[in-house]
Amino acid sequence: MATEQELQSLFNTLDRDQDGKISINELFLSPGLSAVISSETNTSSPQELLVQYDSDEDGSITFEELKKAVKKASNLT
Ligand SMILES: [Ca+2]
Ligand SMILES: [Ca+2]
Repeated sequence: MATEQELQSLFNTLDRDQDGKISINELFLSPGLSAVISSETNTSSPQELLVQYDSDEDGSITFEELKKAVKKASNLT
């Protein structure tokens, strides 16, 4: 479970180039944080997260997409 604030800070840490999106490469660069994202979104890997929740199919996850994913997994408090 995470609050929106915790998600935002997790997101900012993962978004290394600060372009407002988390790319699959950024997920792979931080395996520990990436595992937290997987558990909060009930996905088994960064690939699965992208397949299921990259709704505009740009190959990266925005904060809105991440929030939707965590909400759908019922892990947003
Ligand atoms: Ca980025
Ligand atoms: Ca996207």
